[in-house]
Amino acid sequence: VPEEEILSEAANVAPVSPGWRRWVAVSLLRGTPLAKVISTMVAEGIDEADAARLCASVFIDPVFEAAEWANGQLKKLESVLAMRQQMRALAPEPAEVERRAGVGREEFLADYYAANRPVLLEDVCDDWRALERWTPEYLTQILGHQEVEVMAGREADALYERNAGEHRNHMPFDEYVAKILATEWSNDLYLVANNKLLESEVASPLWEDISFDERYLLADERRNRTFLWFGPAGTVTPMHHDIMNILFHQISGSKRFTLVSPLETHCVSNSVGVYSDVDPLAPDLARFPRYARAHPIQVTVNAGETLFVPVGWWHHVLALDLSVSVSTTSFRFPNTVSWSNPKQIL
Ligand SMILES: O=C(O)CCC(=O)C(=O)O
Repeated sequence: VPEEEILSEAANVAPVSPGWRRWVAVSLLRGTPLAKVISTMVAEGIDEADAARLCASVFIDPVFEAAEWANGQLKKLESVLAMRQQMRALAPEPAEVERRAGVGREEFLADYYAANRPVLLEDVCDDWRALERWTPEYLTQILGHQEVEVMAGREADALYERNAGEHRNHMPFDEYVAKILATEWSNDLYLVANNKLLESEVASPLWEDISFDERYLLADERRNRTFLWFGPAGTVTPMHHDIMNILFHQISGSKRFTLVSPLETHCVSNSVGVYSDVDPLAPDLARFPRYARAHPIQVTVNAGETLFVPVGWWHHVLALDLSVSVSTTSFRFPNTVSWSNPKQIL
């Protein structure tokens, strides 16, 4: 249907739901061709003339003009990010996360923290007794029947991370350990950060087994800014970004991180909050074509190694083994960032 013809029909607004009106507006703002928008509606059972009239009325709505203006502002910011990536690609840039040891405070600040660049640090956990001690048996000996918060029933819900509230469960620690030891590979049950376990009195002895690297961290605030992750092989933390810088210590087992730069945020389909809709291990490029323009970097973090995950970097994490990790946000450098995140509308 030619566009002029549609516009002339605009006076008779189609009798379709506000949901469709919103969908049309979002599709047009995303640059979906008009013919495709109409044919999609027709395929959903809407009369073609009604679909065309609806599109026409959206086009001439001043609210849509305002949305187009806001979209233009957003596209400008996206083009700045794309320009930065394009320029960066001109200089030889390591395609992998650097592996370093002996990085001093000033170097870490200048080359990684302030530069917002990930790095794998090989020497941070050198004197951590936790590396030998924190077997499931030892942790059970210390934590016993202490009630812990775990995420359960994840495999039945594709959006388990966004719906974390619905998966929160409590069980005695020893019961949790028995369950995860009985599985070889599973993403169903996982003790994730924010469980407050390390803050509990009963966990006090565990603090003797880890030390805070004073080059990068402040020990004073560590109690409520340090988190335990403990789960079987096969746990997946879907792609998201954190709102702070993170130092991620791997105590036992290995985890594979897939990292995407914040400069490629417009490529990861961040439709809501801090979450990406893309599974970087099996990206659906038909649904998320822009992901083809991203440059994901994979890094495996083995026991005894520490990954610096800079604020805003997208990451997806797969546990390759039964795994214990400790992450902290307790840096000695400023670590508060102001974020604005998209809300779900469709
Ligand atoms: O270890 C994991 O499963 C996820 C870690 C993570 O995403 C984080 O610390 O932000």
